[in-house]
Amino acid sequence: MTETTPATAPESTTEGSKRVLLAAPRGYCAGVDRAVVTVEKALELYGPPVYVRKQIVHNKHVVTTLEKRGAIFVEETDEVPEGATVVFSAHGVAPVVHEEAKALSLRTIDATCPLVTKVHREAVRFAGEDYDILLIGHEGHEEVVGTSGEAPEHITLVDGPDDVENVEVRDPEKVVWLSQTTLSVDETMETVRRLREKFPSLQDPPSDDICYATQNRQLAVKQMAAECDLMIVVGSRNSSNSVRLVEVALEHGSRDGHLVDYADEIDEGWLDGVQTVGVTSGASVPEVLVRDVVAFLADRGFGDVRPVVAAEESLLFSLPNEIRRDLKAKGLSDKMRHDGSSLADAGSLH
Ligand code: 2E4
Ligand code: SF4
Repeated sequence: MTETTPATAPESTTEGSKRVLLAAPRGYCAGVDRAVVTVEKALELYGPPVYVRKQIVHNKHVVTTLEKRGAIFVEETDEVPEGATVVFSAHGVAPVVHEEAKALSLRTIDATCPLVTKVHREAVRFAGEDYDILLIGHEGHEEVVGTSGEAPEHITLVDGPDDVENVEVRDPEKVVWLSQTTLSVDETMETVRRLREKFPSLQDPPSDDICYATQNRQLAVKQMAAECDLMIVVGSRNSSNSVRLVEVALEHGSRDGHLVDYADEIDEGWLDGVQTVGVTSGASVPEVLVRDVVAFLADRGFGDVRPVVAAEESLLFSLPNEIRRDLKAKGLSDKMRHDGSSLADAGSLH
């Protein structure tokens, strides 16, 4: 799925000089790009308002920008007027949500990331074979709610290593684990280790559920962290993968670490005595926000910016069928998805 290249090690720096290590990959993943462009194209095709169930992705800037263009974000399907268009967020929904939408005659566009859908399918398959499924994830997170909804009687949530002692299954010989896509890789491996201690016959998922984007962003942070006096992660508080990046940075040796939505949230005090600042961003974060952080740092003497490249990414998902069909009907191409006005028109710093 991804082509992984060896990390580019940061070059040595003159003693006393200030520098920024800029992680790559960072920011938008293929699933977020697809979800954000889906809302933009729905606004273009059908005109505002376009309703979106939950935040399309967990990013304040994305949500407020789309709101200004005519998207209306709701918590539940029953807040959408009968017959209107509703987009389901990238985090996925339980089957019951599709049924609710059908009952209200809503036009639905499903922006669930295909890699989340893959986990849903795994859940359906193992439930069909009557397994007990141990779903590792964060309680209450939308993705976990959606996946659990595929087979509620077969799925037990395991919220981290310390939750393992509470887990009970019907038949310890027929147990499989699955996971949320945006977890800490290391913590999940520890949860699995403890689960396997308890249930030696525990089966692994057919392929990694923690997605390529989550893994690559954590890998880049791990490669930089020990050299950083401060790690700034751009991302929102409710963005699981962004929060994980701060944790990973601190666990791997960064002396300090903070999550910010915008550059103006950076406390100048964080920079006291700091020589090396690491910068990265979560999978739901537009590149423009990283550019603002890099500019903020440059204004304060951190103009020397060095990329730390842990992997190359080139994955791109096609837009949902409904959008592709309607673009085609209007003679528009989904290949034109990154026009100048798009939130997904990330551009690149390095
Ligand atoms: C869908 C699945 O899951 P998280 O809170 O990290 O979501 P966010 O919207 O920040 O990131 C994109 C995404 C969407 C990740 N996985
Ligand atoms: Fe999909 Fe991974 Fe991006 Fe989530 S982080 S939207 S699972 S590609």
